Amino acid sequence: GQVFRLEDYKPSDYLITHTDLLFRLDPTATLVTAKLSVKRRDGVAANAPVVLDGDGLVLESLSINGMPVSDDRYKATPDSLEISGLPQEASFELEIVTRISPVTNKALMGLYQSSGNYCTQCEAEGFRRITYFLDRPDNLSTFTVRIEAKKSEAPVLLSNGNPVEQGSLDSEWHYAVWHDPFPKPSYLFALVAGDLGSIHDTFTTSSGREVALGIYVEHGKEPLATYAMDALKRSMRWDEERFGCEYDLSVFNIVAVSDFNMGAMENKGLNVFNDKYVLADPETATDADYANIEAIIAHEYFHNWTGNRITCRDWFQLCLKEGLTVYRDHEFSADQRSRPVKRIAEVRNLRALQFPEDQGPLAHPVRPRRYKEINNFYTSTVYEKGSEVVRMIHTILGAEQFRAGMDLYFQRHDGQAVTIEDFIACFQEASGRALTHFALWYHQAGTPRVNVTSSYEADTGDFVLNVEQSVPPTPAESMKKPLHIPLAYGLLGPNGEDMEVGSVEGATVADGVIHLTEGSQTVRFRGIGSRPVLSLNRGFSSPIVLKQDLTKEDRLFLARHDSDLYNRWEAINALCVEALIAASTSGSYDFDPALVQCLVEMASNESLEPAYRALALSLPTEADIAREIGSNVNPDAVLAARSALRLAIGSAARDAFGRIYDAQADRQPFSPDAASAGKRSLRNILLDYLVAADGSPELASRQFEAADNMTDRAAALSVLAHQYPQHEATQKALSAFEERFCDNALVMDKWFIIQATIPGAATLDLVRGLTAHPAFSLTNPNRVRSLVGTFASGNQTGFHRADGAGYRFLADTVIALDKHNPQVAARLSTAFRSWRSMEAGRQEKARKALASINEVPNLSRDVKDIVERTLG
Ligand code: B3K
Ligand code: ZN
Repeated sequence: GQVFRLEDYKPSDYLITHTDLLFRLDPTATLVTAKLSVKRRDGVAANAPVVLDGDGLVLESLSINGMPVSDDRYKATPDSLEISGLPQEASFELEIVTRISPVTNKALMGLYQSSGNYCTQCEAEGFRRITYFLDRPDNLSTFTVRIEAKKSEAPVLLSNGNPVEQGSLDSEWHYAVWHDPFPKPSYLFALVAGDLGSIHDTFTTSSGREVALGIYVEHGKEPLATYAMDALKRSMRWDEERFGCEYDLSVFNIVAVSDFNMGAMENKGLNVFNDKYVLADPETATDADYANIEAIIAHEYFHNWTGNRITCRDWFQLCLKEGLTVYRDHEFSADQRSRPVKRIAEVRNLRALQFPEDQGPLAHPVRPRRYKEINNFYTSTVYEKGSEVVRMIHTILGAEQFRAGMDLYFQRHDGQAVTIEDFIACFQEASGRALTHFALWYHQAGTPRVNVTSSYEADTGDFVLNVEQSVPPTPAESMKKPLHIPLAYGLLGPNGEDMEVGSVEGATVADGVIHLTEGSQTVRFRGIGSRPVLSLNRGFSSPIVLKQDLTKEDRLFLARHDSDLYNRWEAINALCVEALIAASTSGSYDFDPALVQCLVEMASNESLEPAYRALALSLPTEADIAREIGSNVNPDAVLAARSALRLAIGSAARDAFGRIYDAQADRQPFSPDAASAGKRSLRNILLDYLVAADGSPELASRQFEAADNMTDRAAALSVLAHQYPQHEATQKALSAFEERFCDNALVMDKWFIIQATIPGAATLDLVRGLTAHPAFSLTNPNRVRSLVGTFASGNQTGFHRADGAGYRFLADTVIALDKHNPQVAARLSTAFRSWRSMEAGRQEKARKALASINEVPNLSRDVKDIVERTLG
């Protein structure tokens, strides 16, 4: 397949400066008339042809300045339209008519139907499935969109920008016109038309303009959108206060659709959302759902400035908008909720999703240099590592200079399509500090390893660190350079408090941050009164794998005393990881009572917020442990070790945990706020321990039946199913849940997820059976992800079944799905990425399954690309 390379970037010969679209909507034959104001760039020869992108298009007609173009002057294929013999004038109008079929579009890119409503998804390259266009992010065009539809079919007609007019065409048809004055790339185009309910509100911006806010949902679901509306208003305010970003149109609309390839999309003034990230009430949504809704509403809204007003020059720059916007939504959630709790969740997520990517066959730099299919680069590396890189800039520059850099970026590049270099230059100029070395984080793939050994020289009072950094080779990049790694740190004195640090040699150390820049460095802290305990990479200031020579006692000390709450969690987590690796590789389960004791202390420590205590008690997942083991993994041994540790902790702490469990019970009516959610999370993690210790599902059954909200109900069901899959109590609860929620697809997703993650080899048959359940559908991405995706990525012992049947099942599903939805199929197939870390027998079976996908004729570019890279 074709490879796109960063170094081949070339501006187009022509620009489309204004785009006038007319949609005559019909399920199988929508007519799209595009009137494009085309401008030849200065210096381009007048005889240069216009070459437009298409994807599966049929050209109905073509004219220039109102005159039909003769056959010999253009060449139209489904994938491109090339026109030559153009007017001598630098500007002319091109009119293109295409006909498309939304109802048969199951790839969910371009214009398609979801539950009978029309909607679009254009990022990255979906606009070319609607009309021929310069479908590249550096073509910025204003848009006027006229939608014509049957009143009965689509009473609601929405597009980007501000509403201009609407009216009736005849008794059957009506129309609406929208105009977006902000030049934007085609990937931000959106159209929604259908029979939708809505809720409305207003927001007054900092300069006093009133914005009409709307959220459109299926009829009857309006009350479920109120939390999203609240999150939207809080996001709008926060972006003004934190970044000085004010909203710029007179309306802002969000639409929730049930068939969507990803989470949501930031189309200018018209965000389209997976309904999972809009709809919530206590009866059907968990606390995690509320937190996700808040974060994603914010993320898409924040794109208005980071992504839309300032966009990417080309798709290699994707992290310019995504990494930055993730950073912004992380900060928003940290401000709205608990900063340390949020940070720990971010790191767990980074390690679970980005680290395996960076350490496996799909590794790529935050800013990739080549791709075959851009949709395969909406990755955790671009998003989450991209966000970590922005966070490091903040750490290096400090809050004030960081903000100055952002201000300069907004001021200098508003209305432009730019690059990572442009972005970095703003921080350099605003701060006067060089980020040349730092910028390597964008260009070099792989997770850096930092090894630290320390010694305390009692005679001089010097505390000396030997620090080595290295980056393991990644595909197509074997030679790695040292990075600029900012390590926030503290030295804990014997009383557990941070010591004063005087002079330091061997590295730049400022404001509590050690700046590593070389492969090997010795950092000497002069005159430290007594042997300190080092707290390094506080707040996870750099996204690295850190190996330290801390003793168990040091770690327990940090877990009890570190003033940095992130590192306090990291200390207990590291102890658990260590214990679990030892147990799963040796098969002997005698855990250190001091570890158990420390966990019980943290669980009971009233000075820590409940959500934090819950995180301290959340054992590393099986996947976490497997990743730390790294090679020759036997998932059954990992599961056994983890279950043994849970049992050991639960048994040792049975009474204490029971008391806390009872004390956290909420007698108030449900509220989704962070503090209430935190109590529930503590209670629900304790439930897992208590049920393990009891050797009976009784307590979980009781909670399941008494629950007045989905968080507690789903948590109880999950404990039942995972610990007692065969028990009558579990079967009863699963049936009750199914009966109660069978008409609610989003809740049935939870029912699928809980069953797909039941540990053990038997789950494969269960999952296979559930693919025939009436609530399941291979054309709906949420269903596929919940049942098959969760099984493959969240069930170590099921997916990696020793006989390879889990791999076979995934391969078959990928092949079937690829026929209609390549994007979701490709995403699903990434579950194979860690196959080389398994023990030999499993590796061979995974390789065979991958090879079998690779052999299928007419595989999509999306799946082909992932499978080929995964096979390596
Ligand atoms: N920008 C979209 C993602 C588009 C994915 C295209 N395959 C959502 C987001 O990151 O906000
Ligand atoms: Zn985004």
